[in-house]
Amino acid sequence: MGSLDIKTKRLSVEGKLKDVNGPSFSSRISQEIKGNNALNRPYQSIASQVLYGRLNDLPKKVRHYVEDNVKLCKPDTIHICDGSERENELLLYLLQRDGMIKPLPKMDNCWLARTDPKDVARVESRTFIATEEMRDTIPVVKNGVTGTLGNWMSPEDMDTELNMRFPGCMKGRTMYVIPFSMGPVGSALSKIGIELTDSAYVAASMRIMTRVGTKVLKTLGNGDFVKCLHSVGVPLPLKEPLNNNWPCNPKDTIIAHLPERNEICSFGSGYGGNSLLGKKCFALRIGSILGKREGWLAEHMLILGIENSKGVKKYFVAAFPSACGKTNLAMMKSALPDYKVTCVGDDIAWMRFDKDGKLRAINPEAGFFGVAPGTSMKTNPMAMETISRNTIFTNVAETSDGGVFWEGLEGEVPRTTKIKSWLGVEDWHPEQGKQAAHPNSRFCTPAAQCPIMDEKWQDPEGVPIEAIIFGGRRPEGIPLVYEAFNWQHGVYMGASMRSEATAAAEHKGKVIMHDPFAMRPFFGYNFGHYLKHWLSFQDKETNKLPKIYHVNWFRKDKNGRFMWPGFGENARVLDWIFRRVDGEDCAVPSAIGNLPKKGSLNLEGLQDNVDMDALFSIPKDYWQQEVRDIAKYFDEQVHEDLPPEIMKELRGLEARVNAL
Ligand code: OXD
Ligand code: MN
Repeated sequence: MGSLDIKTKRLSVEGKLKDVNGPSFSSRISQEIKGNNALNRPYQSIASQVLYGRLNDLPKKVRHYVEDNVKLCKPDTIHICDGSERENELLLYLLQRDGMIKPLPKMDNCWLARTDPKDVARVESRTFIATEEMRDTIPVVKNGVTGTLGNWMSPEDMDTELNMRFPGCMKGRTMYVIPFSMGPVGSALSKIGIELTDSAYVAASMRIMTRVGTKVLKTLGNGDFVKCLHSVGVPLPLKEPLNNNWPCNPKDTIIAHLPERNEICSFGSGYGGNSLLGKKCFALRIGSILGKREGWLAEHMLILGIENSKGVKKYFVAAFPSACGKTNLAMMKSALPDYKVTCVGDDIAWMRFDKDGKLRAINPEAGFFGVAPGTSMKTNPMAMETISRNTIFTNVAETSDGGVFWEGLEGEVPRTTKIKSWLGVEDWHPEQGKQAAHPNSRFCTPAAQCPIMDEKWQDPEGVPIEAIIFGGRRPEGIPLVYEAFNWQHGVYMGASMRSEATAAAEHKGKVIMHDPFAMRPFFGYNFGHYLKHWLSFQDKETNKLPKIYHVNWFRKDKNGRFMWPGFGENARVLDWIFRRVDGEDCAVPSAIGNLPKKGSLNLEGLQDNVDMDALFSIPKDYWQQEVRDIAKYFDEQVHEDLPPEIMKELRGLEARVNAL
């Protein structure tokens, strides 16, 4: 094991997704071994291993899924999660006993986990989607080019990879059976998953990030669910000592999605998006495929409400690549006293046009798994309040008085406090040149604790969306805000998104990466087909298509200073969008889209001296290069799968930019 080649056999034209509820990996393996019928086997054989919960409470399909995986992974014991407080106490006790978390006495029921430093972020290079037809998953790239829009493997090859990893992988450990709902339990927009994991940290975190427990099983009945198998990949007894008591197996890590069987199998990492399978794996990768099949959208977007002083409220969604401030925007404290922002979600939106043609969104999650560094009373007071209790922190630094610390909190801890870094360096000082907290360190906290959660954040109908905002970290050339001419142009804008690289994955440095729709690491299927899916919504006349925007809070001047103050001041941009959506005539067309008319952005009370002309300038050379870069990207990466409508938009942009 170890190296994973991306196999590129089996080309075909666009294939249909089929056999979606096919047998799980474990049941196929056990059928091969025993040649018996999966649905009629007795399950009593594992009953004696159940230490918590009742096997009999599981619907038949779930029971068989558990049984197959117990036989495959061979855990010692089984814990069926009910979502109760008693269970939470047990999980926290076990995690403390195993040295995986410690209490933070300055805070209320808050915990600190430090991982093996080799397991700190999503591992995109080992994240695969296995479908019969490669082209269902990734576009066929131009000759000689390495694809960057996902990794494909055939289901047969994937079975071989999984077979090398999962048999016996949970020996000596407990398997937690986590029934969870993405979205409010019972909403027509929600979906149910069952995660089987040998990590109590994952079980404790899933309780925060999703709705877990008995109620979910009742709603599921004998329906189908997304099968989510996770193992840290370190059976007991240990062969070598753990680092920070954090079991993981980086050498053999694989995060596998099998959409044709509604299945996820993740091995070797206990961290974040690799192990909390409801989030990126289900809600985005599998979710986007379900959306394509069923006519809706699963997107890497925050959802916010914005209400003016007349009590008129609108909801917007916004897509930004990881670590671009989505959580800050979703919980923004408006610098414009006339506006109040409320939060529906900070990371993922599931959206569907309802029967009246209104786009409605739910947040499929129940918690925030936010990047800690940069979060402070100045940048996000709502998040600071949210994380003051019932929160699991991972890879942040700790203070000698039992609190937490990370880059950005310098002004908010007393000078006398000593800091221990995430790597365990006592008496840490910035002069040592190392970071106190890992740049991808996180808080995992219940959404319900956020003081500005929107009153409708759990509404099973979802909230009506009136604007879609795209954005990224663009130090040069890209104005603060511009508006798409129409839906198709907006889809082009999403497709051409770029941003500086992030610490949330394994990428290094400050390179500007293409990150279409902020979904590059999260597409569940061929990006060209995804674009077609987005474009298809303009074909239905009854759809009330939201307006689409691009924003950039991160433009810098010649001296490398941000030109726009950002944070609460971004409400000025939301205000302009709000008024545009209401039909106000406050925009002028430009080469790249509609810009705010001079004076139409409300700058009243803005303390900073902002050079608005520079902030909104469209440098011809820069945009000509941008067009060339995007054309190259589409040609190399999306190639024949690029819808002609998107190429038409690019050519239109090119002509307008050349005429500047
Ligand atoms: C996240 C990410 O963790 O986008 O939300 O990486
Ligand atoms: Mn994210």
